[in-house]
Amino acid sequence: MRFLVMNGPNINLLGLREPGIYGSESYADLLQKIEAHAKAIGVETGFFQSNHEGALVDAIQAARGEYDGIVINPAAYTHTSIAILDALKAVALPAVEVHISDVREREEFRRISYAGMACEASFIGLGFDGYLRGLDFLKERLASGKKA
Ligand code: CA2
Repeated sequence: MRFLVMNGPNINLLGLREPGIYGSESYADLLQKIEAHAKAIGVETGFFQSNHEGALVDAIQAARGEYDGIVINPAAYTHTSIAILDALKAVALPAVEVHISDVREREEFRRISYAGMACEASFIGLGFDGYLRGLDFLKERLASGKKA
């Protein structure tokens, strides 16, 4: 099983600012944790991060036929991007949404998630562990052969 782990704008700056919200570990630390977990549960991962909405849409489209599922943290585009929602719906790969912080407990504008409307599960406010739980979910989901 191959899963694409996608991150949106500013996630590449993790650890540099706002440690109270996002923790003090870096984006490189995040990838390392995900890779170690993927190895432990026997799945493969690819990674993509971009600060550009269209690049994220292109990467979702390119995932078709290459990956079995998507773990996505669209960052700020979560709350604005119908293009990412449509791309996730169009490729019809099983997808899960991750947010490092608890977006339900922050500003009102963070409560809406467009991407989440195309996702089978959301892992919110669990820090980096959310990505690991997302991989676990997709692995189980595919192993059980549930149809979308
Ligand atoms: O909690 C999450 O994972 C978010 O997706 C993170 C986004 C935010 O816009 C969403 O509402 C929730 C922001 C990521 C920005 O990351 C930073 C990295 C370094 C310094 C400041 C922000």
